[in-house]
Amino acid sequence: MIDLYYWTTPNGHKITMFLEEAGVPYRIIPVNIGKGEQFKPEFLRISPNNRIPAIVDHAPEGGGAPVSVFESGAILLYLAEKTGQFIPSDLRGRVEVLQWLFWQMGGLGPMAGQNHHFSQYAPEKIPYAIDRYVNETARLYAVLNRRLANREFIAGSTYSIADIASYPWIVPYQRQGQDLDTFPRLKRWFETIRTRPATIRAYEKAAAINTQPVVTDEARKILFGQNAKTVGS
Ligand SMILES: N[C@@H](CCC(=O)N[C@@H](CS)C(=O)NCC(=O)O)C(=O)O
Repeated sequence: MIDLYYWTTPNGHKITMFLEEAGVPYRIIPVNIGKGEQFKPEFLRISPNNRIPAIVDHAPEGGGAPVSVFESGAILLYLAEKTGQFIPSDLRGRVEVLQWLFWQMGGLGPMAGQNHHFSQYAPEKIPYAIDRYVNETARLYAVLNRRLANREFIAGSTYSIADIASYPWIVPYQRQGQDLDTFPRLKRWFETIRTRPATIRAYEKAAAINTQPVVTDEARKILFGQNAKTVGS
């Protein structure tokens, strides 16, 4: 049984998508980041960066004490290795998945996140910042579109954690100022994943947990006012 510390955001959806695909039993522990629940000491013990998602595996390989993991890329890799699913075991197949997983973690996720911030949430509309992140998101979409020219999925012919990591960050494409019709291969990939039964179940779980926007006026103060003092010593 896996405990999933989760909220209804792209990085949270990655893990429900994986767990639904893999058929691993799990329990969702909601962490409402708009209400500041990510700062509770019991959550910080497993997720010291005060961010969701995190997991606790109560039946780790080899037995022993439960294993906790934070950072969505590390969680996907941990779960893929634990279950032997959504990552190939051969060196070449594995490296394809790993480089695109890290591409998502270091590129698509952070850039699209800043895009959301400056386009939707920042109290001032700063054209330079909006253009920078809308353009960088477009560049990353184009990279994916090109990558998918002769492959069904990001790492090749089979669905992998590289796809699972990227998909939730394409879902809000309109809010990112993007038009999927200008990226036809990305659009084909997106539709293929959108209609997978596990994806549908993952997003239904989210809708059952939270129907409100994550960033409300109250949440804005909690999410966007953090600094070193928030963390303490
Ligand atoms: N690199 C981290 C990012 C996690 C992240 O930014 N989580 C957001 C929700 S998508 C969060 O928990 N925010 C809470 C906060 O800002 O205090 C990952 O991929 O797990």
